[in-house]
Amino acid sequence: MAIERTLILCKPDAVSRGLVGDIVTRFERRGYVISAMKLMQLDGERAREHYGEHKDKPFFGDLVGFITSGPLVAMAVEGENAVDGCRQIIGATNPLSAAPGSIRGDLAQTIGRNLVHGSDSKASADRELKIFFDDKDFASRRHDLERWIKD
Ligand code: IDP
Ligand code: MG
Repeated sequence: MAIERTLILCKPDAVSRGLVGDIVTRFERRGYVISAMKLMQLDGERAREHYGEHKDKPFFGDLVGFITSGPLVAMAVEGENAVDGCRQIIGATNPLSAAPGSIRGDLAQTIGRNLVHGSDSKASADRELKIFFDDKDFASRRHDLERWIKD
């Protein structure tokens, strides 16, 4: 089994629109487990670190401004191939291209307000999780997970 841990953010638009429950449910129904979760407001420094790969893009300022504009919910989500599996649940970056049934395909309209972040690789997940969580923040969900997955 390839159990992975990834970072999911319910961005400030998701919190403001009252969609956190709907979003969390989609990961849980797939069988993934949440091993850490917090509601927090990100400061500019950590936002720039999180989105560092986009620092030269024209939308970087708006991205950092938006992600720091209100509370977000950060989660560590675990499961078999969770990095790619969670990206599938989230859908394409532009909601217009996101499949119906995905979070963005069902609930979002525009790329700048697309509700969720999900790490795009195992290396990104490891890097990003450290921005939001300390080791002590994680609960062990291994038992719950292994009970319900089998090759
Ligand atoms: P992702 O969230 O699907 O991984 P990325 O390419 O990593 O997409 O971009 C990070 C975030 O930056 C996106 O979720 C989106 O909110 C925003 N973004 C990406 N491309 C654009 C753009 O062309 N215009 C405005 N915002 C963008
Ligand atoms: Mg990305």
